[in-house]
Amino acid sequence: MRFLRAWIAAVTLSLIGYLLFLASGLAYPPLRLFAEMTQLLGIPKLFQIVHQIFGLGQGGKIFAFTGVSVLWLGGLTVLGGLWRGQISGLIVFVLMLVFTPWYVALGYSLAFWLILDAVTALLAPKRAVIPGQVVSPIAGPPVQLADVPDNRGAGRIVTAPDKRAPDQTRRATTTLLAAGGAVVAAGGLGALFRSGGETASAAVITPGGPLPFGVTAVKDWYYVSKNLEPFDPKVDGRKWRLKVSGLVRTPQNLSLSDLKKFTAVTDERTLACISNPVGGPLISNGVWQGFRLSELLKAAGVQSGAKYLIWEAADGYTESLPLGRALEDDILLVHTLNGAPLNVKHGFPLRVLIPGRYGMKQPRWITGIRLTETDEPGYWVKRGWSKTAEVELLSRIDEPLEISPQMKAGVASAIRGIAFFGGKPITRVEVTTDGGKNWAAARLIAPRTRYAWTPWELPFTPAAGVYQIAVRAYSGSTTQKVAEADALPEGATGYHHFIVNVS
Ligand SMILES: Nc1nc2c(c(=O)[nH]1)N[C@H]1C(S)=C(S)[C@@H](COP(=O)(O)O)O[C@H]1N2
Ligand SMILES: [Mo]
Repeated sequence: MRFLRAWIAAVTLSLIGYLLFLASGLAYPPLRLFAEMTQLLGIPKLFQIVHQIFGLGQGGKIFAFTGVSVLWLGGLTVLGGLWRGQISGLIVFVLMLVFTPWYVALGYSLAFWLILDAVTALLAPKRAVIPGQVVSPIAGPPVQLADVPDNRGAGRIVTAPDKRAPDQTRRATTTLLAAGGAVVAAGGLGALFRSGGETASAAVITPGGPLPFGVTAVKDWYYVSKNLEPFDPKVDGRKWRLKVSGLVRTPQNLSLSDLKKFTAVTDERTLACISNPVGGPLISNGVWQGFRLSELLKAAGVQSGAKYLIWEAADGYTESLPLGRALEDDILLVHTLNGAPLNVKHGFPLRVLIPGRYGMKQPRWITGIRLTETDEPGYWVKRGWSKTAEVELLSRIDEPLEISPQMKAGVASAIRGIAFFGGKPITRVEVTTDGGKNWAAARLIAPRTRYAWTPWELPFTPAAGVYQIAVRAYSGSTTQKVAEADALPEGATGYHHFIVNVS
């Protein structure tokens, strides 16, 4: 019973907290716990195992998040079941300090205490009679119905006078309200540490025509996030601000419409995830619109002591970049993909593009840029991934498709794919169909911009048989690594290869 009460209190608290998270973005403890757990998963071996079991999708995260929810609800239930409201509240407070800000811990522990008391008051056995029991008006033990020969006779079914019930209900309601109040207060305290906002209009939109060859449609764009997708931040464009702070002469606090003052830049760029396996799908190419980070940093005025740039994002994601790299003028802050404003998934309202680095170095939903003297390792770096995350030279076969590698004998067709090396040019792509004995140079389709992938194709009219096909790319004197390495920690290497049946 005590544990049931504690469980009800835990679920109630979680629901209130979740609604508050949706409404105001107050940190949701299970999500924080989740972040801590993924940090543990950063231990390379564990990460490998989770990836092997669940693949690259959201499966691993759903598993981890379920585990964390069980831990959170289970923990509260055990604490609340073992101890009275105040004491379990105190323990919850201390434990929560490990993974949430103090005001969240305070709000939640107070709320848990109050809810637990409320639930206890509501569910406490009343002196009232359980239906089916017969109580004689005279004091004495209740008599069971069965013992009464005629229940319309001497023994009437009555309800014992219950003075406590209305009090208990009132007290329960009051404490529940107070509990809501405690969490809301935590939200208020949290808000003190965040920004308020005025209204602003949305970013400039360039309506797009048909997509150029090689450009990935937004609906097909790869998606990777530290968050479970429903928890990706849904930023209110009117309240959103980009803050530039730290070692700058003129700190900035920019609304979406303020961004219009920067020179508009449109560029086609490829983005790849560091966890993409050889031949994998976590790479896409799009036409972006935004402005140069260098122009913004100029407006803010970099102070002499600054050595690192720290990115901050609405989901708590952070990353860093040495200032020297940050000042180069190829880094873009973009608000538009393929002619439409970024959608929630892909970073509304603003994301970063850094050529030559994997996606993990390029935060979405950015809210802050801070210049510091010391480095602050980023979200995935803290979890065991590469510090620099520089893109490896890669190539991939898209036709025939690895998952259904069929070709028709005697039909003139082609082997096609892409190659990519950050901002460095792809100078040659070679394809083998006999397991590496012979390599033929593919025709490169010149990319429109420096930072877009290079599509390639090799005409191929196969006879019936089995072919071992593979691809490798070159960038000047740099050759693609043949050694097969796992994505963790520096990005996967090795040739993309598979067997094709031709019939
Ligand atoms: N704020 C934030 N930015 C982020 C991430 C994130 O979880 N949070 N994930 C990064 C990773 S690992 C990659 S690969 C890219 C993916 O961007 P996309 O899903 O739009 O393709 O976003 C990067 N930026
Ligand atoms: Mo990534």
